[in-house]
Amino acid sequence: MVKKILTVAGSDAGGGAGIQADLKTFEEYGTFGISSITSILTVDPKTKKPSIYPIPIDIVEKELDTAFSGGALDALKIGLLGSLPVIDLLEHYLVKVNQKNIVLDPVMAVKTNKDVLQPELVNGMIKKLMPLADIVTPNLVEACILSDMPTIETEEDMRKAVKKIFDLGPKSVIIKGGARFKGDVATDLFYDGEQLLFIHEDKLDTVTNHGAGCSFAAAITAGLAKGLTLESSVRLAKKYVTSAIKHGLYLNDFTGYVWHGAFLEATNRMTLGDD
Ligand code: PXL
Repeated sequence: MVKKILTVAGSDAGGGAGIQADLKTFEEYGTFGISSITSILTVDPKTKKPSIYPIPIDIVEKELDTAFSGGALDALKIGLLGSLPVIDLLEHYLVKVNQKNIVLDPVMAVKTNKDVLQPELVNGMIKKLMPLADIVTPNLVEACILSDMPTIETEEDMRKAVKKIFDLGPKSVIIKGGARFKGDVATDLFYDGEQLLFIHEDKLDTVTNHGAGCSFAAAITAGLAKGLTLESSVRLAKKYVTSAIKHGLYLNDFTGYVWHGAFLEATNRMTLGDD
């Protein structure tokens, strides 16, 4: 049976991250994607400044009513929340339907801008959504905020941060050190209360990484929906997103999108056959 997954996130006007990354990734995993859009995110081409346009809360409520009309989904991913009332609303639904396989991508910063987006939402997210999550997927900036650490520069810092974030109540955490982590290799750290697992990959020398974080979390969600363990979901998601970055699409010399269809060579699909 095809697994059904809901993403509650922002719509990326660029098309590589947010809801767009999630739905494309779910499809690549052979799962059925449903979306509740919390906000629309645009980026000014000149200043690189992102803007968030929240969807009115009564509309988000109707979206969630529609999405949950058959009860809990096989898995659920949370991305950009967009506005404060979305947190309470979402918590209400997750508890009501007893939703399992919840992936929380604590989106607080986008690559084009180092400022924290919507800092007023962080506490609500920590208190209400973190304890419901099977896995939380912060990048280094988000991990510093969640662990209340000024910097994370060494593997020792990462160990300390991952444990502090785990203590906020999720079943597991993966810190995406990625290419921004100091040193020669891209380093992530997974922790589920028992196992501390470093995942190392070669650093990829490319700018085609817009959407990498969202696609990674979406891939973990799809893995869980298909019955993989947390560790296997994380390992497969890492391979999926590495391939998506490697085969990314340039938008200009400075930036580009990950290619969500790279892992299974979607460019070769639906071509006209000879007969
Ligand atoms: O990668 C963070 C992110 C999350 N959600 C939306 C985005 C972005 C980055 O651009 O657009 C909607």
